[in-house]
Order: sequence, then C-alpha cells, then structure tokens
Amino acid sequence: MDSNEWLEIARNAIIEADEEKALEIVDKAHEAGMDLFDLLQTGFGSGNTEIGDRFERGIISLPELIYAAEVMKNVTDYVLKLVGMDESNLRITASKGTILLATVKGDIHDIGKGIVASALKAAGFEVIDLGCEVPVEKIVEEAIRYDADIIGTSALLTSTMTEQRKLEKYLADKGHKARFMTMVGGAPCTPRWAKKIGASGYSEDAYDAVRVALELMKGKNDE
Ligand code: B1M
Repeated sequence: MDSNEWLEIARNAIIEADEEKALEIVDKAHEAGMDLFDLLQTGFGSGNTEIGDRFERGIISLPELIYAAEVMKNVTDYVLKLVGMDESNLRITASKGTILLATVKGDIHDIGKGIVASALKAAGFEVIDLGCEVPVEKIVEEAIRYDADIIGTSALLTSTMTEQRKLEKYLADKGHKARFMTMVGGAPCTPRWAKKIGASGYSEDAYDAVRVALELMKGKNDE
C-alpha cells in the first residue's frame, strides 16, 4: 500500500468514527514504517476537517461531532504514545527553550494543541501545557513561574481568538511584553491576525510551530 492509500483509509476511519479501524491502521502503518506524525496530521486530521465541514453544513449533529472527536482524540493519544511522546508527561526537560502552551479561555479544542506540544517536545523544547479554557491571567502567571521564553496559545473558535489579543494587551499592561515572545495558532488564526494583535509569530500546523519557535529562539539568542 502506498502512503496516499494509508492517508485515505485513516481519513475515512475518522469520518466513520470507527475507532477500532483507526487504531488498527495506526498499528499496520507503524509496522510498515510509515511516518505516524504525517498519518496523524494529513490522514486522520483530514478526516477531522471533513467532520467539521459536515457539522457546519448540518449534515451531522453535535453528538456525531463529539463522537468522531473522541475517536480522533484517542487515536492522537495512541499515536503520541507509540512515538514516545505520551501527553501524560506534562513537563520534559530539554534545552532549546521553554514554551508554555494553552488553549484560550472559553475554548475546549485541544487536539491540535496536543500535537503541537508533542512536536515541540520532540524538537527539544521544554513544554508546559496548561490544557484548555485557560484565562490570560493564569497563562501569564504560569509563564512567569516557569520563566517561559515563548507563550503559545491555541484558539479554534472565532469567538475565542479575541483572547489572544487580550493576552497581548494584558502583557503590555503588566509590563511583560518585552519579557515573553508569543505564538498563536488554531484554525481561524492567520499571519495577518498575529501581526494585527502584536504576536511574535503564527504557525499553520505542528511542523510550522517548531520552525517558528526555533526562529524566535534564534532571534532571542542573537540579541
Ligand atoms: Co468544534 N468547532 N465546537 N469541537 N470542532 C470547530 C472548530 C468548527 C470550525 C466546526 C465547524 O463548525 N465547522 C466550529 C468553529 C466555528 C467558528 O468559530 N468559526 C466549532 C464549533 C462551533 C464548536 C462548538 C461551539 C459546537 C457547539 O457546541 N455548538 C463547540 C465549542 C465548545 C467550546 O470550545 N467552548 C465545539 C466542540 C467540539 C468538540 C468537543 C466536539 C470537539 C473538540 C474536542 C477536543 O479538542 N478535545 C470539536 C472538534 C473536534 C472540532 C473540529 C471538527 C476539529 C478540530 C480539530 O481537532 N482539528 C473543528 C473543525 C475543523 O477544524 N475543521 C471544530 C484537528 C487538529 C489536529 O487541527 O485543531 O486545527 P487543529 O490544530 C492544528 C492547527 O490549527 C495548528 O496545529 C495543529 C496541528 O496541525 N495549531 C497550532 C493549533 N493550535 C496551535 C497553536 C500553535 C501553533 C499551531 O502555537 C501556539
């Protein structure tokens, strides 16, 4: 089977919310030596996107969306465990820099942030993941406590991405703007949004998050 076929089967497993099939594909792809991160993002992730589109168009109901999301979450956890990036490791010591991650207040979407966290850990960053629905006050408090280099926030709803702007304002008001670099991500975010609110960086996906984080750290170290 070529990699496109694996990706297609993975996509369909999420659309059909078939967890058994999804986990079986992960095992088989793993045995075949396929890049499981790619399978997760491009294969299963594409199924997730399709599920979201169907929900938006009224083709599936909220319980169906929740059910498919559960499958996606379990598959994500399983893949991360297989590649040695178990999300139960809240904090892993490394040397590239410290990144504090959170999904913003009012937003429970955490699947993508989990993948971003794993990619950053794999790239050698120390990652503190605060979970989801985190208010800006808590984010900044923890960033100070862990002496983070970068604060990364994820927002999946157009109604919650405003929390990212609130974070920038809060940092400025408290005199911490120069102390922390910030990264934003999540489906409704764009490079333009990041620029508009004064964030230091935007990234499209987990691979891009690593690239941006490395660039930001390089800039900081060159100062
Ligand atoms: Co929600 N949901 N949802 N949902 N959901 C969306 C986001 C939506 C677009 C679906 C749709 O209508 N098409 C829509 C938002 C519309 C909008 O605001 N424009 C929506 C809605 C409306 C809702 C509810 C309001 C539904 C309701 O109750 N009526 C509700 C909101 C609850 C809340 O947060 N308060 C809700 C609930 C849920 C579930 C619980 C069922 C579930 C979340 C489960 C969970 O995360 N634990 C869910 C899901 C799964 C989705 C979709 C289908 C998929 C999201 C996902 O996991 N994608 C989503 C539709 C979609 O995105 N197509 C949708 C896969 C993941 C790997 O990608 O999260 O984009 P993503 O992360 C990527 C990149 O964005 C990037 O890298 C990641 C990895 O590549 N990235 C970063 C993300 N964060 C980053 C941070 C970075 C850098 C990169 O740096 C810090």
